[in-house]
Amino acid sequence: MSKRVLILGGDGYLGWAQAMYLSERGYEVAVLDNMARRQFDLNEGFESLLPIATLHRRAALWHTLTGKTIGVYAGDVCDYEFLSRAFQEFAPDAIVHHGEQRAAPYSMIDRQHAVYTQYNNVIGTLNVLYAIKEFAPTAHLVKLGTMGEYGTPNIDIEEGFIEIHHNGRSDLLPFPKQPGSFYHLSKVHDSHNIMFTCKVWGIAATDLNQGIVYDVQTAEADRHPDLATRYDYDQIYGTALNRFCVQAAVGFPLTVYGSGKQTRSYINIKDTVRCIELAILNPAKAGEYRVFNQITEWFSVMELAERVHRVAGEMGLAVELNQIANPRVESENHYYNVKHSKLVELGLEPHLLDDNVIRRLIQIALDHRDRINTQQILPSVSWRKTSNQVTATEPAWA
Ligand code: NAD
Ligand code: USQ
Repeated sequence: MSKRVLILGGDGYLGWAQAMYLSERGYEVAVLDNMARRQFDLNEGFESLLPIATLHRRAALWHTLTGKTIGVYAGDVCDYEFLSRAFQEFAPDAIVHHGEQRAAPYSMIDRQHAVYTQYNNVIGTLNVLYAIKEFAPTAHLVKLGTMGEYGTPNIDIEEGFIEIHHNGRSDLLPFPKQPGSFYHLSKVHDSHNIMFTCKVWGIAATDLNQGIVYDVQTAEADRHPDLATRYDYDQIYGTALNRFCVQAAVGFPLTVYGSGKQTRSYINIKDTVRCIELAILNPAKAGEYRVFNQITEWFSVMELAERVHRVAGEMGLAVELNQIANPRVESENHYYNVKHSKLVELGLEPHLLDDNVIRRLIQIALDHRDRINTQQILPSVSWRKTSNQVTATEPAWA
């Protein structure tokens, strides 16, 4: 069993929840983060709806409450000297790589944000691969990819690979990728680099093509408000379900983009943290590159909006659905069927989306109503325009 787990991006929505989950279960955990996500909020005036404590406060509080230590490395995955020191000092058995710029709208703001996203994500992951090669050659890389790498093809989406028969010959090949933003493209580039290094250096890697994660409740986060993880609802980092729940709480018409028939895969945060543990417990072999589709179910955007609308109504909240022009270029009416059996075979018992989760997300928004900034709800980043309204501080090197 891998005992020492280094979580890159461990201050983020998923990384922090993952750190507590694994620490609680006896793993030696350290988190590494450059606080880029917090810096974006500071630059733009965005805030997680749930207040989040500093990373050092979180780790100290976790130690006080549990007696367990979560180590903290504050620095950048793209800084190879820093990353090397962290690898040598912590000597991980497994690396869970969450440490990337993860918002599609952010990556579509303008050239600088596209360049930042791809530099940060692709070069960061390349550094991680080199650090594994040099300092932790037997460690298992568990990399967070995304379902959006596949896009929405008119055939079933397989788990990473598809058997192709062509001119009388056949082969098992990577499933075709048709991503829909410069962010999603960065994940495709990562996947290729990881697969290549498994082949040439014998790295063991699991690429988790994850769907959209929802919910903020975990047993560990529930111990204290200062252990809470992020709840983003803004137009850049907020995902649709969070946004609809917050909109419902303040009576803002639900922002369904276009027809709302776009379908995406989803997973509860409780299942995300368990899936990653399952990957760690059942590691890839040396030289093996494997892909799991880390999802449990799928919905169209309109189905989600209608569910939020109904639950909000039951809570006495009057909400309208508002179909607004889609700021993204994406198929709004498409086939969608995803294979996702590998994590279930390893032991995942899915928590499917139920009304209690939606009710809780709306209730959190009601409880923190004074923190909701309705100016941050309507989308201002267009996939089509040449310049966008959100122009966060220019990354220094872009
Ligand atoms: P997040 O933005 O909340 O967390 C990412 C963390 O990585 C942040 O704390 C950020 O500061 C850190 N980071 C970014 N670049 C870094 C760098 N160069 N060096 C060190 N730290 C860096 O995102 P999240 O929602 O927790 O997502 C985690 C991972 O899971 C991402 O890779 C994302 O692409 C993937 N993912 C997320 C979802 C989702 O719904 N949230 C779905 C599928 C995949
Ligand atoms: N959408 C709306 N209204 C909104 C917000 C979004 O209709 O107010 C629509 C979008 O057009 C899109 C769908 O909802 O069709 C999903 O958008 P999203 O913002 O909820 O999620 P997405 O941009 O896909 O990105 C999120 C995470 C990203 C992760 C990805 C998984 O931010 O890190 O990789 O989910 S996946 O979608 O499977 O690629």
